[in-house]
Amino acid sequence: MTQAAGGPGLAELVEQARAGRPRAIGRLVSLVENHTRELPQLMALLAADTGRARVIGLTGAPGVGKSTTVTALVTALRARDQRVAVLAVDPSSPFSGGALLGDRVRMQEHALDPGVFIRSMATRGHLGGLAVAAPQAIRVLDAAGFDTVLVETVGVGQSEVEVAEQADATVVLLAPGMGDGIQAAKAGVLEIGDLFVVNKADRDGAHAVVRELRTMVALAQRAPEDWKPPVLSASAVDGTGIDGLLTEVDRFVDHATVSGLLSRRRRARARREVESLVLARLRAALPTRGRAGLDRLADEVAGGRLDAYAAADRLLDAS
Ligand SMILES: Nc1nc2c(ncn2[C@@H]2O[C@H](COP(=O)(O)OP(=O)(O)OP(=O)(O)O)[C@@H](O)[C@H]2O)c(=O)[nH]1
Ligand SMILES: [Mg+2]
Repeated sequence: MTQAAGGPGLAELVEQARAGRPRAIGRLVSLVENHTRELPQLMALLAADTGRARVIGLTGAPGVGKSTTVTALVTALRARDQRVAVLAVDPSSPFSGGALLGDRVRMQEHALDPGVFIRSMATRGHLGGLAVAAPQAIRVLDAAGFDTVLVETVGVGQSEVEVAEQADATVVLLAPGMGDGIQAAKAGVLEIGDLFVVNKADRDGAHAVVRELRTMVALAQRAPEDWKPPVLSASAVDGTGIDGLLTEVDRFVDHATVSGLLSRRRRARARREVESLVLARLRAALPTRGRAGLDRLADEVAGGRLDAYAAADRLLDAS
């Protein structure tokens, strides 16, 4: 048992989370983050209540204004009477402390609103990594009845692509003065964005970034019936452009629902999750020691006495 002695059991926590109790929701996300041994039971308890929330991923370079945009989106969604959860995923750190503090400060205006839940989560060290941890946390929030789950991830390395894979809609943020136009092409974010937002539109150079991005989006190969990602501008600090962004997100989700894209994405997501779990289990089952263990086999391959394919066969036979 991973829960604190005397604390509520898993089924009770799930019941409380379903009723929207923030402490219970937070405890469940912690169980996911810490990769508790009870995860299989937890996921079984949640399964029937999931698939309702709309998951919107936001990614972009550090400092581009993701948290500010998220905060403004929360305000706009609350005005539409939605319950909103925010999950800030930090893929690089094993601790969620730093990110949590920064986001808490920025999102303070929502801290006391019972219709809003804000949480940071670290995923390094989680078995199966982000591909498993993020969907599990999203499922907790989904089952807790949030209409929209906003997932913020800093765009470094592979993380933005991985987070885009978890979302129903992905918003890529850029800002002037960060060499972003070129960066966008390099990092492959053009492929993952369903919507692009050039934030900090109050700053010089924003128009140029919008123009450059529109050109790049127009150049991308797509069929006439495919979604053409809009390039919007916003100034998240004062809320400019946020309603427009939400309108476009709605339009995208409608398109994705009707075209079947949304169900294809959700199926692909489930597939990756199951696959990651299987691979993690296989890896955990591989023997490292002994005559047919990975250590010994690696020595033989490195020493030229065995080829890697034969070593793989032996390892699989031994597992
Ligand atoms: N001028 C201007 N500044 C902005 C705007 N939006 C955000 N900022 C500022 O940009 C800085 C970074 O904003 P954040 O929202 O923390 O950016 P972030 O992308 O979440 O940053 P990380 O999570 O650290 O990657 C803050 O000082 C914001 O006040 C904007 O529209 N205009
Ligand atoms: Mg942030």
